Amino acid sequence: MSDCLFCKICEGKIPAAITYRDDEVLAFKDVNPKAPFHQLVIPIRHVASLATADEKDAALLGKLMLVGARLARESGLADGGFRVVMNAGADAGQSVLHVHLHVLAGRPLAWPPG
Ligand code: DGP
Repeated sequence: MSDCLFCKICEGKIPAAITYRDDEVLAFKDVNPKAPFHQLVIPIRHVASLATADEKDAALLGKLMLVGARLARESGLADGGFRVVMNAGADAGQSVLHVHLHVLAGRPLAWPPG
């Protein structure tokens, strides 16, 4: 989508600290990290929100989780623990309407989240 921030990152039109890329998925460091390790894993195909995703997105959404876990593992953070979060909709704090999985690690993460 031409006016989508994360589509522009996928297209290289906006710079990002990219940590992983394949044909379907891109991962990069969050510009406003909430933990020592905070990366976003997104589909390259524009999917606006988990709230409006459907069956055709199932494999892609699952892949975001597996890539996120792999990034945590490869950074040596999986044993200590990591958290994946996908905000969906305004009340949950979704500010970018392109599905993104937050992967957070590197400090104790409180529960429940705010
Ligand atoms: P959410 O609130 O769940 O929609 O998270 C959006 C995240 O995206 C937020 O943690 C900050 C991050 N973000 C927003 N704009 C940019 C950007 O231009 N570059 C990068 N790397 N991250 C961004």
